[in-house]
This record gives sequence, structure tokens and C-alpha cells, in this order.
Amino acid sequence: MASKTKKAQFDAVKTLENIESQFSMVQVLNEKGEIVNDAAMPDLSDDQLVELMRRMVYTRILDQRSISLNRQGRLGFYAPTAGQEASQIASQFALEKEDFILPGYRDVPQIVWHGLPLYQAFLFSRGHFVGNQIPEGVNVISPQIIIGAQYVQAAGVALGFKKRGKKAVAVTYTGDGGSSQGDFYEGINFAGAYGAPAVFIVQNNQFAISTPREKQTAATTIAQKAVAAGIPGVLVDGMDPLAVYAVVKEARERAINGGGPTLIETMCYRYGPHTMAGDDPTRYRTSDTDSEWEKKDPLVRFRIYLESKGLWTEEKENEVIEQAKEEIKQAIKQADDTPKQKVTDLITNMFEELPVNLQEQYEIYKEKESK
Ligand SMILES: Cc1ncc(C[n+]2csc(CCOP(=O)(O)OP(=O)(O)O)c2C)c(N)n1
Ligand SMILES: [Mg+2]
Repeated sequence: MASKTKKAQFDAVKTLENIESQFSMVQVLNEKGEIVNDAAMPDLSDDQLVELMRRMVYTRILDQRSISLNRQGRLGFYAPTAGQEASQIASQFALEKEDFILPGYRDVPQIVWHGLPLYQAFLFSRGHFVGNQIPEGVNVISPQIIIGAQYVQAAGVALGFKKRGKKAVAVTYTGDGGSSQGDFYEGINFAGAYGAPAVFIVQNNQFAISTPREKQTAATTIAQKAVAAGIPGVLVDGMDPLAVYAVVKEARERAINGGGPTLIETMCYRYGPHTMAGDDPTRYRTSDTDSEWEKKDPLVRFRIYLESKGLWTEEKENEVIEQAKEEIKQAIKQADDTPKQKVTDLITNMFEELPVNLQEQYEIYKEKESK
């Protein structure tokens, strides 16, 4: 006969033990620019290493210029990227052109390096429809503003690749805040259930606007959320370009070879404000924390490493900076030279066949705009 005082034969709390040991942070290049994990060192030629650095330096300049253009009123919506170059640029660097990127609003650099002309990224920032007209053969969609929505879309794109037998992956990005959204769980679960070739990246930059990571979830890591979806999860040093490249490359290989999706958490930091719309980071974080993270800077550690191999010099870096400034100038000019969008553009871009009421409005605006 069962006794009322019978002790439970299981201990649910025990399931939380030792999770950290399974999700210890992958690092290849430490803060001093030293290789600390030879086994995980990705197979990159000297030219590729230099190209990766060039893109990160370029992107830091693009961020600085975008902030300045925004302040001058020449750009609209802009979410700063400095501090996240290893997470963003090294992950895109591990992809092939046929892979499809579904970005969040902070992920403009990845889609530009994947082929979106820079002037169109600037037009997206201005809310101009030409910014959303992705050229044929550039496998990206416009940055998503709804937090996490791109995770569900990525699962769909990935399943499409699988059904068509295409050896390509869908790669999507969200933030630490995004990992609390329903869409995040639906996306990773669906892709896991269907073995869809997706790579889900969470850039954990420690804050969702002003909400710190500690308040986001009781989970010790975001990477461990993969377990519930039955897919592999990896925590990686998101300030280390070599480690980010290595884990994304591995996840891609697994996905195209039928191994299904992977969830990757990149531990990083955004140096700037959440967006240029006016939040003040000094209200929710200290300068001590800022400087702690600046010591981990991806450009600093990669520069030291490349210099020690004789692959990078100050002269080379200055060349890249000048080239970036010049190309950004050209791109903003091209955006300025694009005809202003009209109300009729809005209408015709939304509908293939106009409903009667819009047809009337279309005629009215066409008349007005012709003057
Ligand atoms: C569904 C939804 N809820 C709320 C918002 C408002 N919002 C914009 S950014 C943001 C924080 C997102 O933080 P995180 O996912 O960590 O990304 P980060 O901005 O740090 O890159 C919120 C709540 C939104 N855009 N969409
Ligand atoms: Mg965040």
C-alpha cells in the first residue's frame, strides 16, 4: 500500500545541474590576440584572414559614418553595430552566396557583405521602398523590426531548401531579448522537428534596450534553449572572429549534410546606444562595464594576431579606412540621387491590382505628382 509520506523517486531540480559544463564558451583567439584552442582553429588562408579583418575594420567605419549621417538627418532608423563585428562579420564570412540571410534590424552589415548594395541599405534606413527591392541573386530579405519574427521565417526558408534538395542554409539573427519571444521557440522547434538546414544565431549583447540579460531569462545560457528543441546548441565568444567563424562553419556543414539546425549564442556587447532614436546607455549600464568589454574588442585582438603573423600593418588599416569612407560617400550620394518616393509608389508597390477606392486615390495623387 502506498504511504502518504512516500518520498519522490525523482529530483527535478537535479536536471539543472552542470548545465554550464555542456555550454562552456568556445574561444579560439583570446583578448591578447593569442590562439588558445588550436583544435578549433578554422581552416582559413592568409588572404581570407586579411579579408575578414578588412571587412571588420570597414564595418566599424560604416557604423561611425552611419551614426554621423543619422545625426545630420541624412539617415533614418539606425541601430549601431560597434562591438558586434566578430558576431556579425565572421558569421556571414562562413556562408556561401547561395545561403539565405534573414536579419534583424541591427544586422545590416551581414546583408551588405552578402551582396545588398550599400546605397540600398541607406534607403532602407530612410524608409524608401527601393531599400526593400533586393536584387535578384542576393539571398537576403530586409531587416526585420518585429523581434524574433525572422526565426519562424528562417525555419520555412530552410525547409524549402531541404524539400528542393538544395545544399544551402537559412541563417537568422536575433538578440538576447529576442530569445524570449514565442517566435524564437517556434522557429527552432519547427526546424528541429523537420531537420531543416537552419543556423539560428542569438547575438547576446547583454541588453534588450535597457533590460539586462539577467532579467531576460532564468536560463544560465541562451545556447541551452536548443536542448528543448532537440537540436545542438553552442555558446561562443562573440568578440572572437575565429571562434565565431569556426562554429558557424561547423553548423553550416552539419545542416547541409542532413544534420538539421543549430542554435548559436554569441557573447558580445554593443558599445553604442540601442538605436539612434534617443536611448541613453549611461542610464542602464556603467562605464566600468563598458571598458571591461572594450578590452575584449574583436578588432584589437584580431589586429594583434594578424600583426604577429606579418599579415597586417597600420598602413594597410589606413588604406581600408580611406576606402570605406570613399565608398560610403558614393553610396550616400547614390541614395540621395534616387528619386524621392511618391504616394503612387506606395500604392503600386503594395498591390498588383488596385481595389476601387485605391484606384481613385491613385488617380488623385498621380495628378498631384505630375505638377
Ligand atoms: C515583437 C516586438 N516587441 C517589442 C519590440 C520593441 N523592441 C525593439 S528592440 C527591442 C529589444 C530587443 O533586444 P535584443 O533582442 O536583445 O536585440 P538588440 O537590440 O540588443 O540587438 C524591443 C523590445 C519589437 N520591435 N517587436
Ligand atoms: Mg540584446
